[in-house]
Amino acid sequence: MSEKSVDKATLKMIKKAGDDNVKLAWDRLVAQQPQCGFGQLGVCCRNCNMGPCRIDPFGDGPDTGVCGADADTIVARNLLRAIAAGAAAHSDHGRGIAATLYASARGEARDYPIKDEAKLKAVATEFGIVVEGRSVQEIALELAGAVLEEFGTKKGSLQFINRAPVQRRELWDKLGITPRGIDREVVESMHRTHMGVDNDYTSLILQGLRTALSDGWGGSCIATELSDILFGTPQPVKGVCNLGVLMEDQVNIILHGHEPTLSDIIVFAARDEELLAEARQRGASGINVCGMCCTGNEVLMRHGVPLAGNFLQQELAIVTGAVEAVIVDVQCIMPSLPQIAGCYHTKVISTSPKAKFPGALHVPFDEHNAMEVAKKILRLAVENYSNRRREKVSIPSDRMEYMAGFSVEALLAALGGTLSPLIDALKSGSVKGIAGVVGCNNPKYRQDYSHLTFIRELIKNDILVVATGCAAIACAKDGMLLPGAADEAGEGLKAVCKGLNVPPVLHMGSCVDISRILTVAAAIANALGVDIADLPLVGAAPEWMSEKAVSIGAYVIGSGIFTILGTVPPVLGSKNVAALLTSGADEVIGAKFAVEEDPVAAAELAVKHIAGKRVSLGLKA
Ligand code: CUV
Ligand code: SF4
Repeated sequence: MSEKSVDKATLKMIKKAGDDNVKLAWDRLVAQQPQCGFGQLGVCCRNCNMGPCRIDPFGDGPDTGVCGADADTIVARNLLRAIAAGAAAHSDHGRGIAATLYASARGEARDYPIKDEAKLKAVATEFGIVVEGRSVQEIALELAGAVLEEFGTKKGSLQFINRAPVQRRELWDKLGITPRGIDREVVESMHRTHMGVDNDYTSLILQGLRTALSDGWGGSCIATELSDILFGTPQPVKGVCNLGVLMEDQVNIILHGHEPTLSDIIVFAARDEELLAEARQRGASGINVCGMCCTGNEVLMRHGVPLAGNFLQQELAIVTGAVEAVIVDVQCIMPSLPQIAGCYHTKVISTSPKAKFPGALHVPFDEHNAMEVAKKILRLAVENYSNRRREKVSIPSDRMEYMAGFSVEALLAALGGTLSPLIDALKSGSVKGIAGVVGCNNPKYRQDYSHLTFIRELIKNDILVVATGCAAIACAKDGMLLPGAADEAGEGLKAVCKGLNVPPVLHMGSCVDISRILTVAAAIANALGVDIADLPLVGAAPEWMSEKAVSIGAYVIGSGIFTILGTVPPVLGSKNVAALLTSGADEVIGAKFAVEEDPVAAAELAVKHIAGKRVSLGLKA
């Protein structure tokens, strides 16, 4: 069983699930064996009803679909659709936040006041909006309008791409992949992948980069920046992590999903005196709101809310028998949750009109009336405490402290107001480079093992790690987000971390907050007068599974950063597509993918890449 995870809490709860006769993702993965080889290679097409078609990977069967599409076309089309889906998910999240800002500015969402006026003004100024002598409301209204316009903009390119160095933007223009409207790129990708439209794999992959860039520098960036304006820009914060944050004697609530519009207000609603009194009446000593996955990261970054775990622990939280409600919105929520909840007393409460789950209770969330709905949802959880079955409760004791909250603003503050100390450390070689480590868990791989092994190797080699998503949670659970973890770092990085009293792995937030990493990368490049592709940077998604991760990988290489994938993407059915992504792309866009399942070997690739970039910049390897 230890091959399933390195996390002790996870292993204990997998065992309990077995005892309770509950099936988990790992069991369903076994039931899926053998998984479809055509699907694994990406050579299965269902884009029209002359199909489904598949290409024989051994060359003994058909080498085209009914329409004549070959493996290159089919693999590239499938990849583009995955990117479009991932970009759509992040960007629709961004749109939701923008709509909330708009409602707030119009006075229609009084539970969402603007929390960071300085950031509002800074972002508005970026959009060319006059801030001098105007009220917060006026500025917010104009900014929300301008941001909503980015989804179908007529001006031909997105605003936030101007953060990127001029060299990068000129390259995007030259290649014709400057993202135009956010919705436009997703729609065009769906159009191009319709039967009989774009059939050239290079052209399809270039559109994939453009679509992904509209996510990273568009939808995700909007989600991050506007969330900071509405909910506050994260500052260094401490908290605790892993399933041991659940409390035997409290009403336990898991917030799972992605959009802080929901999770942030629940955190505040749980402080309501009436609800607390009701909880006490039912014998609970309090209401314990905990996060899970990315929405957990949102409330952790801003409020230090305890974090119950990452992607593969969502089912296990219910298996503790101690969770009154799992409150979800969108993305990465396993449809298995209501079934598992059926074995315990847990209520799964869905809130988004976009995401309904058979077997869950649906309480539509409404930003115009947020606090009221939040309290209504919490009341259901509190009432459910009376249904808890003591004999089924077993909370693992495993918990770990973390330090998080490293927004760009917080990072700058830690550095004394400018990036110069970090740039100087990069120049001197005390910090050799920076790695962005992001992404999910995947039951095909031992949970957290790749994240932690890869990251430990990097910091040993004086590479500063910035992390988001479930990768960051893996680090939190293992103590890697504590300043003391710097003891595991190489001498140079250790000294820098000790000097600033920061961990060697900086938690920068949720998946959409990878836009924070892009912003830092762009700022460093601009300060040095070089392209992002010239910097000693790497990206990695050691245990990725979601389509959002495919979009992320594509915008990270599109931004000029070498990216290592730890799980194999379904592209191997086309030698041409695989070669373009893992080598040809370097000449086109200045970065490429590598696929390496072994995290130690992956770290070697990262170290080597960073050394190479340092030499090209004239720095000591
Ligand atoms: Ni958005 S996308 S499993 S929650 S990081 Fe976690 Fe992060 Fe992947 Fe999902
Ligand atoms: Fe088959 Fe072509 Fe239709 Fe795909 S688009 S299902 S390859 S006929």
